Amino acid sequence: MLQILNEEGKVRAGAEPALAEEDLRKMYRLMVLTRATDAKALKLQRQGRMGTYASSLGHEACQIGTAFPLRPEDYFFPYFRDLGTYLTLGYPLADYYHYWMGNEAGLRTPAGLNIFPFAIPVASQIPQSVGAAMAARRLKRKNAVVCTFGDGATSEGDFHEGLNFAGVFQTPNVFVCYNNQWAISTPRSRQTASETISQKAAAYGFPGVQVDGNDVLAVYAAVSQALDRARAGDGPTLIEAVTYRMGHHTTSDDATRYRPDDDLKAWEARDPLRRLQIYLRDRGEWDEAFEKVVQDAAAEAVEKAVAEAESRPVATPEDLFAFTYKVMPPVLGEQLAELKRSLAGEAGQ
Ligand SMILES: Cc1ncc(C[n+]2csc(CCOP(=O)(O)OP(=O)(O)O)c2C)c(N)n1
Ligand SMILES: [Mg+2]
Repeated sequence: MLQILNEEGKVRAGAEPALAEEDLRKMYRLMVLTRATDAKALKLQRQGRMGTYASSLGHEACQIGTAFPLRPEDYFFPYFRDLGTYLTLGYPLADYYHYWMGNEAGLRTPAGLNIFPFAIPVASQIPQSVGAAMAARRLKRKNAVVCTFGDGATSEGDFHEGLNFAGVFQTPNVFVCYNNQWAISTPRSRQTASETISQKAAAYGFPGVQVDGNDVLAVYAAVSQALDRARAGDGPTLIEAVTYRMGHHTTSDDATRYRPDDDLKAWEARDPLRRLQIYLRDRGEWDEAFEKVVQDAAAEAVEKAVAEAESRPVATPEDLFAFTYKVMPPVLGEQLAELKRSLAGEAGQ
């Protein structure tokens, strides 16, 4: 397993990726912002100001390390647990909140960002990302395509079909699996009998790499290398980032019903933010004053985004029907009319 920063934040000599001081600090800022955004979302959900929410707590290194080496022309196919990746790519925080507050308008990617709306159906984004990569090759573009998914996605047919195609057609794909040890209540041991997830790449005829997913430098290094391969026409790579889902699956879940407490304690000691913080401190690039500036900036950005998202329109019942077909089929029209009648009836009671 590739590791550059160990659990005590100590760097493996000679393994550091070439990152400027400002880039390292930016990574840290993004990790702090991701954590602050996530914590606020959980509070908003409990206050009834947000719908179901899937926490990214513990995934900060996977997400920031994956997004950091992307170029503006690259395409990104995310899934529902990708907050830090979105923020690193410059997605407006208010939009992200707006989506989880229940309005799909928040998931309409602003012009200039090549981010597909994140997938809720597990693994459905994988073949789509392969299609985008095949298109890039046909159009003779130099962009790579990054697709993220969880360990649970590797049991889906879409995973097999997507990776098989990618191998046969040598597409410029980078597949990043956030192996967070759980797919809701299904543990990693019940997901696959393979010793690692990265080894599955061998069956598709391309390299697989396992990295410490709580080590942002290791994830960054592995993804950078895979992107270079993709851009050079050398084909796809599968990266398994080994991490842990520190929260419940979503706010609708209660992980205490199936997950031992000891696991959480062991993974708390591997906290990705702490690790980068120690590394920066050892290089003389972190002190309490810097921490305060970073924390204050994150808190301010979060509050501003919440206010902006809450000032936007809430979703309407029509939205459930509006975006599936260009012309609504009569049967859906009837259902919409029925929904409106029933809502009007409720309002009148
Ligand atoms: C095709 C499909 N089947 C089932 C579900 C219900 N579901 C939502 S998330 C999830 C587990 C996903 O686990 P994993 O891929 O490991 O991602 P994680 O949530 O751990 O980040 C399941 C089964 C779904 N959304 N789509
Ligand atoms: Mg998982």
